[in-house]
Amino acid sequence: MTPTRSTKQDAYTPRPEHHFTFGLWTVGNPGRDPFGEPTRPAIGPVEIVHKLAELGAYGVNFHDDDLVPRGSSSTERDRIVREFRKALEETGIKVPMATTNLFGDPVFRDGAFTSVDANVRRHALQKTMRAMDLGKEFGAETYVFWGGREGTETNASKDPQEAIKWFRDAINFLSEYSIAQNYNYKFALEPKPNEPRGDIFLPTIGHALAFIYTLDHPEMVGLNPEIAHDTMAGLEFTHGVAQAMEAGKLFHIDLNAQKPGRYDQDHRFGSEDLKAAFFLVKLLEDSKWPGMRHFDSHAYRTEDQQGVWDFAAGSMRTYLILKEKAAQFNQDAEIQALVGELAARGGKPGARVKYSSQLAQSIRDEKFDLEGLRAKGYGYERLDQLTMELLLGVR
Ligand code: DIG
Ligand code: MN
Ligand code: MN
Repeated sequence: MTPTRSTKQDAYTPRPEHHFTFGLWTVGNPGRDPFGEPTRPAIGPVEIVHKLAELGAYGVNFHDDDLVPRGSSSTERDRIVREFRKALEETGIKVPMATTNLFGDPVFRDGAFTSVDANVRRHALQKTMRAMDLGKEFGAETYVFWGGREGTETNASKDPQEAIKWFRDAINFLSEYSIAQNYNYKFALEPKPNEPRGDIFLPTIGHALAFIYTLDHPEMVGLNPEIAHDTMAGLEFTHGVAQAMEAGKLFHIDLNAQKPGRYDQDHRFGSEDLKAAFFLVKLLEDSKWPGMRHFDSHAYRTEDQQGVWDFAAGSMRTYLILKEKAAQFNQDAEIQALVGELAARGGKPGARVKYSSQLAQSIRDEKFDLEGLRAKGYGYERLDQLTMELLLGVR
């Protein structure tokens, strides 16, 4: 096992109470890409659990096939499960989330829940039920659905309305399975606009939220948004996360980094748009969101094993640095004076407007100093400059 690089113990040293988690497939990523073979040996689940524990992580997540490779015999399955459980017991590492690989097997090349072939759709249900069973063996509470193959390259292939109905049938069926099994799973849909399919159904947080309210058990289903996926779609990720959170639907989150206009890079958290990462951390921390801080990302293909653990340590360290910056923002007198002025203009959280005939009449009769309102700026340049100076370490 690669020895852990000695990192200084300071305010940014991750600890289990920070609830950082990684998928087996993230630190286990062997560096393969569509144009090149693996650049580093695969790391098995047991070694991953021990290494993540050493680095201060709270938990590990898996697709069914990450833990029990497709085609394993029941004897092999039992051995793998036994050894994995032993590593979890030895380290205290938890398994908060599980999910199904419905994208690797060529059988899913036209989708899993939305394949035109009904046999494939039923096989996807079978594989997911088994994977839900496996996740529950390790206490997983959240179940993620990333429909990586749920989409098209040509609209000649399927009626998009029918495809949404197939998707809904699957989530409704699996919701009933979770209820029947007393699994009490929270289902988290993970949007992505494209890749590996030319176009993927439920491509954004908005599409997924709308879909949830058409389900038989909408209360069981929420979101697992990912930074890279919304960035690929050219969207402001923190706004989408805020809308999901405000609707009580932020069940999980995939943290990473992404340059706009690229393939899904899944880079180390904070390594691209630092300001965006800051405001995301500020949202999660200011709202005291209790969910797992999950890193769905991997080391650069250039890296060896040591680089993989540098990636994991850096992901958590950057989050904690930005968490402290968010606290600093909330304590900075000059920044808070500007925030206070905005609150005084009615920007204070909680200022709701609720209809009544009296209020409607008084608003109708109200006289506004429109010239004054037109003339008065908002001071956002100063506020943003102070924010940037905070991030640049000069405040
Ligand atoms: C890709 O962003 C997907 C898969 O890695 C996995 O199904 C899900 C879990 O976070 N994210
Ligand atoms: Mn991704
Ligand atoms: Mn993801």
